[in-house]
Amino acid sequence: MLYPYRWLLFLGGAVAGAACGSSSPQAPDPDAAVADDAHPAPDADVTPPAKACVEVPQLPYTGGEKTFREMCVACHTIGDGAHRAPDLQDVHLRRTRPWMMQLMINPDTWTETDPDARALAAGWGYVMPDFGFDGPTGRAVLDWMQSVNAVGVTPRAPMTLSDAQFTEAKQMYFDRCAGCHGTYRAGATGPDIGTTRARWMGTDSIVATLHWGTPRGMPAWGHDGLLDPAEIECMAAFLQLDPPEAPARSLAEIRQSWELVVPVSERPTAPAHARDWENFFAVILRDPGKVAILDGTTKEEVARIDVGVSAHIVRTSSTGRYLYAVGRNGAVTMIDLWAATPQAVARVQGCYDARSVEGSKLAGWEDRYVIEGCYWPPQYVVFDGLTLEPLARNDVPLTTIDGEVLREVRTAAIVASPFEPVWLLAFKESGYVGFVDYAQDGFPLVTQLPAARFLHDGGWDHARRWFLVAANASDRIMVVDAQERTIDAEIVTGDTPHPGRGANWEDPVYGWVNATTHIGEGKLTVYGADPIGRPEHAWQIVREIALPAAGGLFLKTHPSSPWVLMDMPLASDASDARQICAYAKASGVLDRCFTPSAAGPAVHFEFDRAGAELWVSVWAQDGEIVVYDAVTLEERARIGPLDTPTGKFNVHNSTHDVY
Ligand code: DHE
Repeated sequence: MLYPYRWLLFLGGAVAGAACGSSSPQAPDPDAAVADDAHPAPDADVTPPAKACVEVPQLPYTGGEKTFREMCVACHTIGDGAHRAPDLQDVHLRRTRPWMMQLMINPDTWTETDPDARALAAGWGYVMPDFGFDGPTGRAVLDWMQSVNAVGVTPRAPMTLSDAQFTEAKQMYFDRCAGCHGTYRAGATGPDIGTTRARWMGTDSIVATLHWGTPRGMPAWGHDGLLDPAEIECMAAFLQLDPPEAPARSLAEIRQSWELVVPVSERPTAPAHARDWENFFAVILRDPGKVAILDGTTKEEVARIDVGVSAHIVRTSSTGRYLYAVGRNGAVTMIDLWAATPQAVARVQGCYDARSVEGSKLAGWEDRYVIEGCYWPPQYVVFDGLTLEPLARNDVPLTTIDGEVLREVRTAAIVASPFEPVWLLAFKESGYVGFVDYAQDGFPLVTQLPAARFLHDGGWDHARRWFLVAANASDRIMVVDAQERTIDAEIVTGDTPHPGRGANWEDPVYGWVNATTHIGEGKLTVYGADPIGRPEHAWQIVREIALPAAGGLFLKTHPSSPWVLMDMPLASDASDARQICAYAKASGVLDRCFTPSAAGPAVHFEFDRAGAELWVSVWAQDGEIVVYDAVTLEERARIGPLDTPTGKFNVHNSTHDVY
């Protein structure tokens, strides 16, 4: 059977696929914790003795009812209101049976040929999934639907979870779901799946959703083999219970996790090797929770270092000498690139769940402090920049820009201002951009600018004055003037923008521009980004380029390259997810798309220091990095095998915000 979700993007007629989420293509290994036990996973002390979610209920459903409950109910209700697709009550009065049969059996061709089917798909934004139905199956579903038309679908009670099953489901939720839906399930990158909505959806709908994924980006956990049927049943029950209280993490607890591996006095005062360390690449090996340090000149791997569960990103210190890596379990690891062999010199765990870390970068404050933004608890933590000694832990305000008080506000992207001793923090759920002053005692949050809800990722404009941050579930990029501390504009770019740190280049017509691709649609949106030199185009969309698929996460360029590169690793179609596209800066057109490897999705780009080479990751357990000539795009090398390589951070480019 085909993977069912295919979207039809009617603007420009391109076919697009989309997905969203934190899943790696392979199941993350829950045991892949950092080597030392100073950084435990949230519930490492209550590990269940054996797998508890092993029961798959024997359900009495047969024929059309079985098909409807296993597949259709992920999107449709009968009399309970529109969900992800129309409420099917009385559908037999609105549509003829041959019309419905066509839609069920040949959704793609019927949507292309029939005006009503096309209008329906246009209204919902995607085509009815192709489940491979044949005539008898389709007829059985329609007969059963008509038989329950007046009463609807009888809800199926969730299973009763034992303590061990509850604990297992809680950990599963944390590992798989919390990144997009939030610890308390209120939604952000993914929708609200709190108790009220989960109970409204009901057991069958949740099970079907977990199995098949959704057209708006939810991974197909069951279909892709990442959760088995028993785990899905446990999760469906867990979601219909109130979320358990998540633990706080005090400064004392953070201090207990601090480990100074190499004191400053024992570190070299000059590089202890002859390699060009400013051309090193830190490569995230996501599932094993490691960072590989690759020599960008020789392509040799010079070190591999444990950095925390499901390693996420690396940032460099202002001098570039140190790397700060953050794992999803909140572990921060400081790596010294001057050591004879690069090594971890300090570790700490400020949060239970985190995605971002950044150093102090203002002149005079270089390498003094490091901040970690937490996903959970709602706090940020400041450490000494040379030792990671914890210095302060501060709560993040829980009131949104609309005045709502939440239980959970996560810190997403963080950048260090070049104007003042402050960090800018994107507070996801609340929609504020916070300014944390590292020149003041206690590192207080001194300013909160109301931006837009669901802030996520972003980077600087070419002049490093405006922080361009995506409010991805609000479909916009917010323009933050770091110098004046103002929100200068909002750019409605498309469905779920996800720029990474974005890309800056000079357009032949519009001057300096910045851009984003999108998770929810196959589109590159380019907007003017030079309010001083070209104010007439500033923060206005100047180009929209159709891409072959949605599911875009990152784009990148370099001043020496004529290209802007884009990935689409969350595209629902596997072949789309494996390709990358190159946009030509000079002509303003999409020049080509190609597939680095059939082994897995292509994700994230980085250039070497000179901008002569382009590196792209093949995200698979037997993955690799494919190296291209940054001008001709001819392949130059393959580095691997590497276990789930994702982000890559060239020391020079990361230190100087070259993107
Ligand atoms: Fe990321 C950046 C959060 C999933 C790879 N990711 C970011 C940032 C945030 C974020 C807030 C910006 C940090 C900053 O600039 O300070 N990421 C999240 C999530 O919440 C999400 C959606 C779900 C989750 O549970 O984690 C998520 N991210 C992923 C992935 O699945 C990716 C592709 C691979 C992985 O880590 O498993 C992934 N995220 C990255 C990378 C960056 C990033 C490579 C840095 C891009 C850059 O060039 O700076």
